[in-house]
Amino acid sequence: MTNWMEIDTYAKKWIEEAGERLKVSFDEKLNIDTKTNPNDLVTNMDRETEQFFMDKITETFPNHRIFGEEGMGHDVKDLQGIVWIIDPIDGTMNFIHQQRNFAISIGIMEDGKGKIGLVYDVVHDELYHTVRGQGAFMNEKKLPPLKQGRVSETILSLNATWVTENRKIDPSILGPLVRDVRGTRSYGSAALELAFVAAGRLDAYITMRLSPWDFAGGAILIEEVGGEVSDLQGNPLDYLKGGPLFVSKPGLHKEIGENYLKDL
Ligand code: 2AM
Ligand code: CA
Ligand code: CA
Ligand code: CA
Repeated sequence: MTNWMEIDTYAKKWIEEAGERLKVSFDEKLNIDTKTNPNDLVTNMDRETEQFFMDKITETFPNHRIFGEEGMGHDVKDLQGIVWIIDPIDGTMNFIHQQRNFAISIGIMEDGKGKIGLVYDVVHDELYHTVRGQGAFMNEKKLPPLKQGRVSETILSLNATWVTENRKIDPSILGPLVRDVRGTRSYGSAALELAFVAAGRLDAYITMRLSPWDFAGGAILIEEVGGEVSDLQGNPLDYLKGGPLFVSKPGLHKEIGENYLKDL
């Protein structure tokens, strides 16, 4: 039998240690490289943090696998067994430019099902965490179940990219939704935006392009408080390939799906 409480205890300890290292790094010189384009940034701390988790996990749980953004983990092609899906720094651009608004995200899956979710807002020292079935917490505070949402009262998190000319969605689809909601926000860290939906600080978050490590931790949190998690058509997320994502309070999937996304 898998001891999830033991895994959770280690995961929390390691994520806090990794966060401390990131804070210390603010006073050191960062090494910044680009990946797929000049705005796709990665630092030595992204790689070092992922390597830190890789070392801790393989030493303590040698039969678990690690699926991480920076490739320090295993070559994961399926989700059999226990897999830690890790984003060592989600919001690297914010980490570099702002020294805030970034997070460490971890989702721990068993045979493709989310069991533990952790999103650590390092600078605010706010750890959002859940073990499936045991409630979700922000630090020690239990997050209440999400209440029904309505478009007219919604704070929607959305990157402005998706309402301008782009390769993923016609800007005329999300424009009317942006017009009808109470307000929009954009934080630049998908993991934080998911944690904020789980905590009721945001009512919905829509994005056209995420990787599994961006959403694995946060999606489990939202499910645990009764929120809705899917792609834009209402299909389950793909934890190997990633893709578009739509998360919200209960009720908003139906209202937004029927009134704004039906022509997708
Ligand atoms: P990152 O900082 O870990 O790269 C920014 O809007 C959000 O999108 C961040 O969560 C960022 O994660 C993620 N992101 C940036 N580039 C991406 C890409 N090419 N594909 C998927 N997600 C990306
Ligand atoms: Ca990245
Ligand atoms: Ca990310
Ligand atoms: Ca990252």
